[in-house]
Amino acid sequence: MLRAALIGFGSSGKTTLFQLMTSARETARAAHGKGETTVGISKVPDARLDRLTAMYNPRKRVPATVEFTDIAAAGAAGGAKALVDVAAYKNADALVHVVRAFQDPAVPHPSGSVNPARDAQAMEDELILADLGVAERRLERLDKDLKKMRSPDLERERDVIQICKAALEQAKPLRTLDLRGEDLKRLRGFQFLSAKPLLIVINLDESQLSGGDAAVQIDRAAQAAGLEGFLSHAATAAVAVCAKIELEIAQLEPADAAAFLADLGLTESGLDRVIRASYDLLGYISFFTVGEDECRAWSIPRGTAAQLAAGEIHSDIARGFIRAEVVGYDHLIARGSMAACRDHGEVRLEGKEYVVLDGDIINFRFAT
Ligand SMILES: Nc1nc2c(ncn2[C@@H]2O[C@H](COP(=O)(O)OP(=O)(O)O)[C@@H](O)[C@H]2O)c(=O)[nH]1
Ligand SMILES: [Mg+2]
Repeated sequence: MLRAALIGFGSSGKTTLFQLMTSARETARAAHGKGETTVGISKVPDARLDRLTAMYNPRKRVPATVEFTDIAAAGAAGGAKALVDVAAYKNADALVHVVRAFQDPAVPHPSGSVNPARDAQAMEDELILADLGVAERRLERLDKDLKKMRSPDLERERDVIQICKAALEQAKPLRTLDLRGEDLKRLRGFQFLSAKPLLIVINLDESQLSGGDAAVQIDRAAQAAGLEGFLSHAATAAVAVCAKIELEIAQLEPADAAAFLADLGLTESGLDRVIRASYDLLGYISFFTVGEDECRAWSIPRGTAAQLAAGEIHSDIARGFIRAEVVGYDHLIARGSMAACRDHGEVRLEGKEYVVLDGDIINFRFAT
């Protein structure tokens, strides 16, 4: 399960977006103390799954999902003090920073004024500061241990953490570092917050929402908010939404909602864009299994081999893996059925090392 945590100043629109994006409402009174954490599941919108479902008319349609957490700010004001709840964000695969750009005298900003670039920087600084503390404490510990005994492994860890510390001291988030392989693995246990992919959600004013291409809107919003600097970073992306308009859309019947979006010159809701952007930012792709019983999207990191992908479905399928019957989404749609694809030699037999592609439709053959 992909996990994304909503972060940001109080009154930026986190809870509004969370409630719109997720169906679940259960509140997990987590042990970490500070705030109350609510966990919800969002279905990742995917037009391909819709078409496959139309083709197979299955009993069940199962989309890919992203889990979002929303953390209630501790203080009543929910100001900068509650900005970073380290414990609560630790298990997140990505952070979604809701940055307020909407003006509303009825909703005071905890810092007294609306300034998206300032807020984005303040959050970045907080993440970096939290990580610096973790790095420093770890280095102290490593120095102590290394005085007692020599260990090449610990020495390498010390080197990597020193690289991190140096970056953090220059106010560089760790997600901008190009660490690979073993070094990346070494860092994973520390759950550095500035190393997590970051999605900036710019919560626009109704007046700022103009029609047209979503990508153009995002660029325009990011520029207006002075956020270009952030977006040039690796593993950082942005989406522009207007929570207020999303609230209105959510109260409409689907057909009316589509008409409303079309009036605004949009093809999809901002919520759908946020959910999909979180998924894409994490480098996840979907493969599909299809049949009369169920059409389902499965989430895997880009570059996953077939046998590992099979394990997403069941460990037995990975263990008994014989081969994968694979057909590309476009082929299946063009031919209209799996049988027709087979007739045209478009169903490939792939081995366990095959790297699964986004949109592959797979039937795993396995021995029990
Ligand atoms: N005008 C306006 N108000 C909004 C918008 N998004 C959220 N709000 C309001 O701002 C207040 C705080 O929102 P909330 O989602 O609770 O923010 P959180 O503190 O970040 O969780 C609520 O009264 C919302 O209705 C928006 O896009 N426009
Ligand atoms: Mg809230």
